[in-house]
Amino acid sequence: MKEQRILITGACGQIGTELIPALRQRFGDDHVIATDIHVRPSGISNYIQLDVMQDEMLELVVKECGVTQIYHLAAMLSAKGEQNLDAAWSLNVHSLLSILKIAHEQGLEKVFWPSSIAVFGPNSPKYNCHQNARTEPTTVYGISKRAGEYWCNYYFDKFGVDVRSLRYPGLISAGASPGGGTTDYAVDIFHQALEKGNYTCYLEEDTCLPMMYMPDAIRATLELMEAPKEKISVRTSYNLAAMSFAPCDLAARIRKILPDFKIDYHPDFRQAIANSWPASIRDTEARRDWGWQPEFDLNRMTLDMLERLSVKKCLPLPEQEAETLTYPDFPMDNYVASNCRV
Ligand code: AKB
Repeated sequence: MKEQRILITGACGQIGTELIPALRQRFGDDHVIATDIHVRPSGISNYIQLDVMQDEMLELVVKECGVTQIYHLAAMLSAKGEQNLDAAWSLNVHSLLSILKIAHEQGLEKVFWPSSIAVFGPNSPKYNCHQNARTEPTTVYGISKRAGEYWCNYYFDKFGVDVRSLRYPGLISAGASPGGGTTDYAVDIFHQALEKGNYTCYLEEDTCLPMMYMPDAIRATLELMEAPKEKISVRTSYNLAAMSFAPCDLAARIRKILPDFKIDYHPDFRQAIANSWPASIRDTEARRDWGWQPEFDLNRMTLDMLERLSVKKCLPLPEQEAETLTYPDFPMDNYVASNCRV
């Protein structure tokens, strides 16, 4: 196999922060080039400060560094996108087009690009939303992701660019925090629970959404990228699922570990975005084509998040009991908010 040189855009973001160590473990530090618009964060080696919107610079870096694969992670998420329509469209679509063009012209081996459950809309099935369900997104982020999926498919079909993609659910991680997403509450809640003992959620208590713990998301990304080419039957983007829950389910689970934790609800404009998305996703194709299996459910993820963050923040957890909580089964046909106030 040809020696790989992997370039990551948006390296300082939520996915990049955890994907880079995983890629470096596989390919070696020197073979993974981290790039982002930000000044180099301390402690990260082999880093280039790069604005992905500057295509000539991007092209030069790819050429000079002998890049063979790109993970193009730079993006603007759903909530921030609604407040910055032009910037969201440019960043999410134009930068992808530059990357695909460079990949084609320079004969790169592979490209990874993240899509999202935001490609679905109010006319998609609410439960077990399948791969080929109607996609009529109602956010600029969702529209840009759906357009991007078609561009990936186009470059594969017309030019044979081996671009692969996943429709991530809301991602939860103890590393870098997300910014500007609708599902971000599921990360913020852990920080506030540990630091303040309470959280005000911007979604209604029973708003059930598809979610995934970052270790599963990283593994899914690597497994997709390592799958033999002939196994990849979806060239837009694969549905990907692990768990679904609402804020009240997560709060109830946190309370099992931090009994005094309190939550209240003040929905804002993000509620409408969340309402337009499916509550659960069916990912048959990912399981069939490259053997996808999630490892973390709500119970395991919550415990792991609290353990990691409590170590990071030097805020020890109280003694724990082994009990687990009931929460929606996966796959789910309906959502009953059993952990809500009512
Ligand atoms: C967001 O909330 O915008 C993202 C996503 C679901 O893609 N986390």
